[in-house]
Amino acid sequence: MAKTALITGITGQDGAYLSKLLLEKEYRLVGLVARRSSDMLWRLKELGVADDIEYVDGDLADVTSIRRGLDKCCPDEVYNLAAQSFVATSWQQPLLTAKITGLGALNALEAVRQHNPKTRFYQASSSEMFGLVKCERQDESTPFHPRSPYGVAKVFAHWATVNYRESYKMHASNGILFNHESPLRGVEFVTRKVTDGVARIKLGRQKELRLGNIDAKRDWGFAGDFVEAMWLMLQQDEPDDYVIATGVTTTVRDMCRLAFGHVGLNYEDFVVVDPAFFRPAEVDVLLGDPTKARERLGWVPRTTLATLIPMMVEADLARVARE
Ligand code: F7E
Repeated sequence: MAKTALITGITGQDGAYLSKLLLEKEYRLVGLVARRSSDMLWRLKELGVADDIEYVDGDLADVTSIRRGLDKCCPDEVYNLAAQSFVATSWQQPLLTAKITGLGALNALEAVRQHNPKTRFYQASSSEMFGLVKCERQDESTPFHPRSPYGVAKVFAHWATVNYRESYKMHASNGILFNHESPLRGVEFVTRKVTDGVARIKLGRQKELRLGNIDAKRDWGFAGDFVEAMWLMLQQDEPDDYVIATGVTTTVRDMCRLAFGHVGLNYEDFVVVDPAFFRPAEVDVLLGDPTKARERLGWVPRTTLATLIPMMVEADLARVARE
């Protein structure tokens, strides 16, 4: 029989790719959406899946709306992807971030427990929890040291998920996802900011690109690959926590070199380092070890940064040309 999934944060990048994957697997899909703007479905439209989803108005901050979503569809699986997910904003709105990203996950867990504790639950944990890293390669046993209100909120949500698994024997799993990007990434995140900037500069709409700390290093993968790992976690007999990463780290500087190089430009001629984009506390380097995911889930990343960045630049060239 076809399964039903409820996804919070369905209008975001991961929500869109996960929706496409689950629809291909013939799931019935219900999305909890916080209605804010008219064009919020643009990612789902770009992937051609917007009309195949049922929507419930709701917000993680309002537990009654999560209950309404659960009552509407009695899902087999819940994917909690909703969050205030932009790290820089978490210093401007620390309490809102704690409320949505941290307490919101607890609201979702508690609503699922009360509705039907047999429902399988996925929590979008984050490599930002490692922050000031304690080992060269971070895996499931690496201690957390978050460096932003966002990271702190994600640590709370992570442990709440572990606690519900241990307290109530719920099938609740954390995917500790390292940075994952795509043409559907928001322009506030550095990869998309760069690929959008490259397209604008190439097409003569912009002269320079102002960035913050270009020496930061990230383990960047493709969101389309990473959502498969989310689904695989919920298909296991036992719930568990998994690091999802590529195992390769790159500086923002080298990512810029790749993006500008794709259109025959030198990043040094256009990138301006602007202290306005520096963060009060930085995560200097992240490098994940996805061995457990490979061995237990059979998951491997398929897309390298050298493929991903040109894919994003091409998508942005087409978008900017259409404007
Ligand atoms: O920054 C540096 C910045 O905003 C990456 C979210 O999905 O991944 C993401 O968090 C790095 C940082 O992502 C600019 O300082 C330099 O070191 O693309 P980002 P993030 O903060 O790593 C994790 C796994 C999540 O869970 C989050 O939700 O790039 N950087 N210059 C800049 N970053 C931005 N945004 N803008 C700049 O101008």
